[in-house]
Amino acid sequence: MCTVCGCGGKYEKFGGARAHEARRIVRVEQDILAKNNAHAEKNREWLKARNILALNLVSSPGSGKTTLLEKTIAHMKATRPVFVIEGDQQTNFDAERIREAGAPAVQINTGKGCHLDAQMVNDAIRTLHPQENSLLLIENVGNLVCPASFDLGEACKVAILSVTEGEDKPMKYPDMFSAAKVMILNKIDLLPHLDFDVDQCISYAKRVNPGIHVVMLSARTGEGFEGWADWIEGMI
Ligand SMILES: Nc1nc2c(ncn2[C@@H]2O[C@H](COP(=O)(O)OP(=O)(O)OP(=O)(O)O)[C@@H](O)[C@H]2O)c(=O)[nH]1
Ligand SMILES: [Mg+2]
Repeated sequence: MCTVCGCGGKYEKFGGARAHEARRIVRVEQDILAKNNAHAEKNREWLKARNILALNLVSSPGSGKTTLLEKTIAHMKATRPVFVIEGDQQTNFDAERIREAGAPAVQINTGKGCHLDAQMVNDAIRTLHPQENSLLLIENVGNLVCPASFDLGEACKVAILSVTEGEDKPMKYPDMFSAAKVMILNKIDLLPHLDFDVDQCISYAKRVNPGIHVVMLSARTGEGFEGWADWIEGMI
C-alpha cells in the first residue's frame, strides 16, 4: 500500500510471514475507499441537484493543469460561472493564479498527502459555495498514481499529459488513464523540439481505455483549445 496516503495500491508480492500483514492492509484500504466513496456520493448528489458540472483534473506535476484552468476561466466565465478547488501539498500559488484569472478559488494543502479525497472536497465546497448551473474545476495534487483511486464526486476525471513526459505514460500508469473520460495532450507547441510519438501515445491510451476521448492542445498558445471547450459544452 502507498505508505504516504494508504490510497489503494498494494504490494503485489506478498508471501509467507507477510501474508497476514497483506490481508490487514487490504482491509484498511477497503475501509478507506468505502468511506471516501460514501462522501463522494454525497458530493455528487449535492452537485447534481444544483446542475453543477464538476471535473477532476489529474496529472503528474507540471503538465499544465493550472495554465489550462486559467485559459478555461477566460473562455468560459462570460457564459457560465467557474469555481475552482486547488490541491497541492503546500503553497497557495495555484489558488492565487486562479483568482488572478478571475474565478473564486479555495486552496487545499494536503501536507504529506498525495491526492485529494472526497471529504476535503466537501469541506472546500462549503467554503466556496459554487452557484447553481456553474462549472466546478478541481485541480488534484500532481501525481499520476494515487488520485486515480479516489472518487471526489466529480462528473469525470480529466487526465492531462504533456508531450514532454513521454508517450509511454498511459501504459506505465494505466489506472489513471483508465479512470479518465478524456485525455488532454498538452504542450503541443513543443512537439517540433521533441521526439514524442503522438500516434503511439494515443494508441497506448486507447489500449488501457478504448473509450477515452483525446484532445490535443497547447494551453500556452491556445492551439486546439476549442476541442476542450467543445468537449465541456458537450458535458453540460
Ligand atoms: N510550452 C508550454 N508550456 C506550458 C504549457 N502549459 C503549461 N506550460 C508551462 O508548464 C509549466 C507548468 O505549468 P502549470 O500550469 O503550473 O502546471 P500544473 O500541472 O498546474 O503544475 P502543478 O500544479 O505543480 O502540478 C509552467 O511553466 C507553464 O507555463 C503549454 O501548453 N506549452
Ligand atoms: Mg497547478
